Amino acid sequence: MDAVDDANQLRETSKNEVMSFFESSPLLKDAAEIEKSLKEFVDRNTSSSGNLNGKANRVVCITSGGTTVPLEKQGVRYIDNFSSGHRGAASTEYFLKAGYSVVFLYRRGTCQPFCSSLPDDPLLECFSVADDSSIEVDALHAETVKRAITENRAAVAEGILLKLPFTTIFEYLQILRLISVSLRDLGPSAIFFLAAAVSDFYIPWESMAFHKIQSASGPLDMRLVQVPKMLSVLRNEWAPMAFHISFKLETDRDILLANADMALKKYKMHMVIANELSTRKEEVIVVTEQEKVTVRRDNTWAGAEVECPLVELVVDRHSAYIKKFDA
Ligand code: 9Z3
Repeated sequence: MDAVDDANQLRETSKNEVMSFFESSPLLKDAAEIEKSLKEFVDRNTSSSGNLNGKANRVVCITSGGTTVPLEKQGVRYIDNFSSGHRGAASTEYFLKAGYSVVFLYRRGTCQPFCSSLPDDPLLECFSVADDSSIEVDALHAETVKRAITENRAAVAEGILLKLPFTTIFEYLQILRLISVSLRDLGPSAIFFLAAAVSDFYIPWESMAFHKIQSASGPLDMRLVQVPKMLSVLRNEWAPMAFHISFKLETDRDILLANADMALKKYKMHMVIANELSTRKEEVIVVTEQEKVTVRRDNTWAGAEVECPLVELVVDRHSAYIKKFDA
């Protein structure tokens, strides 16, 4: 067998794995509703009166938060992936500012756009009951609460921000597939900015216990299988013309760049954003075929976020990518 046969066989194997992942996944609740809102979103952002946000037809799908892997069908126990959702939520705000429309695919309960300055428990910490019939915002938080509500509602009402929640790996990948197929006709104008922390291993639905696993039976042995590599399918089949950005997270600095390079080549990403867990809010390294650029948070003022210069750089490289198709 030569190298071409090898590559074809590998592609077939991974295609089959992907197919069987979806065939055996629990049905996505609200799939019809999600498809409808995606269609409305895309229509609104491609019609001539169009994307009212500035950059005609430019849409970014931002994934955010960690996926869970259930251990039981009834969902008592699960394995989680770390991600607060800050990267995705902050990037959403900067992309909106840059004139993009955003599909925000986020883990339920994680950080939301426009809410980063709110305290941990906004309902209990920002409001007071003035008398029996009225609730007031405390003066200290009034501006932050006003901004969170008005900017979020305005973006959703204008149709430039579509928020879709997920919890499990099954929901995440099924919704990502629906989004990518919906954005396909946007060609190079679409970006996939995959900041979600996605499980590498899972328990297939058909081999999962139905009821809560009993601890009386002693120690638990279970076999997790690998989640098929969806980056390849997304890149090559679901949205082949889009600009694809994945993230590489490591805790060991010494292997970070090598792994980012590997992901860039293996999945033919346009950009891999490498970050270390402990310094992820300070700096990231943007890896492309041509360059490695370290992007740092501006340390001269307290509220600065690394996502600001990061999104600026992404928009610049995306513009260059689109130009190649115009030429
Ligand atoms: C990231 O690396 C994100 O930057 C973080 C952001 C999850 C670190 P926070 O949400 O943190 O602001 O708290 N995301 C991708 C992580 C991931 O699962 N990458 C896979 C990998 O490293 C590739 S898709 O293998």
